[in-house]
Amino acid sequence: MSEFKSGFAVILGRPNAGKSTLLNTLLKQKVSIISNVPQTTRYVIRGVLNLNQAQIVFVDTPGIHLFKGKLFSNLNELTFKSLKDIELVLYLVDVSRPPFKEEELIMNNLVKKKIPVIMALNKIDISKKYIGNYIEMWKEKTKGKLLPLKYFIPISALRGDNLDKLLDLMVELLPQGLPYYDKENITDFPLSYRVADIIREEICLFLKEEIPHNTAVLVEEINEEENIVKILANILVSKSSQKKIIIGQKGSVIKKIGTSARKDLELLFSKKVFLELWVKVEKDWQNKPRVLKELGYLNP
Ligand SMILES: Nc1nc2c(ncn2[C@@H]2O[C@H](COP(=O)(O)OP(=O)(O)OP(=O)(O)O)[C@@H](O)[C@H]2O)c(=O)[nH]1
Ligand SMILES: [Mg+2]
Repeated sequence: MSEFKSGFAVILGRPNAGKSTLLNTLLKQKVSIISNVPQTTRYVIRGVLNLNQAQIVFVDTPGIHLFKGKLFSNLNELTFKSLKDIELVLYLVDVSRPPFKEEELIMNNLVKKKIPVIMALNKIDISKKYIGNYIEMWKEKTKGKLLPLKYFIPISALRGDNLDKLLDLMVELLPQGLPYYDKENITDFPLSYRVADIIREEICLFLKEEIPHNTAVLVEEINEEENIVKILANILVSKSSQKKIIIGQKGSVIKKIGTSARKDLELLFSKKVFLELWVKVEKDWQNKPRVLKELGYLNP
């Protein structure tokens, strides 16, 4: 009988590459929120996959980007810090788009580490157009250190194409070891942040880019009673004009956000949810360490 294997695998890539989608597809559960707004993920989120002979702890990270500002530079830092004490990197690229400058930043960081990197070439269900560009760029960065071809895997995180192949390779590369987490624990992502993110996902879905980028959600209370969970949360924005947009005419927008979020929250808690949402203007919250800390966006 072969030995059990275990380890941490960080999913890294630029915003919108499909990192959170991949995590959720692999875990068959919505652990991390998804949207087509760049910088959807603002936390480092762990999700555990238990296989017959292995346990893989996936680490979803905020997309590496070139935006300015304290929140954003902090997110890059969070992501690169997650590369410590891990066994594997799953470098996700979106092959339906050409490589952008972020790729340079990611690759420069990765070549310095001595961890195996698998390049997952994502979104092949849309197009395979730029597969060659990414492989060439990575080969150039690694200075001809010939990487086995099997380290480049075309996938579709959304449809699930080739994920079995990806998992086989990951297990092969993991060291022998015992499981890190109990089988029951799919994630150790704190509940209040998970709830905040479910609300933020709806904001990303219903509103345009300026709003999601300038919005954060702070959960003030979660009271779990026998038949109902009562949740109080504040939506933070940086300007009063944004507050107006989120509330909408006669509260129409915030009502939609609340109704959709409540449905997802009821799935999470398997109970009825009463959700109270308030919109608060917190000027320049993205640059206030106190607020970032409360939101859990600051480096521990
Ligand atoms: N067609 C297609 N779309 C995908 C695939 N994977 C992800 N997407 C879409 O790409 C968008 C971004 O997906 P996310 O999973 O939020 O991307 P991310 O890399 O986590 O993004 P950030 O959290 O912003 O860094 C969403 O609209 C997804 O539905 C895929 O394999 N095929
Ligand atoms: Mg994400």
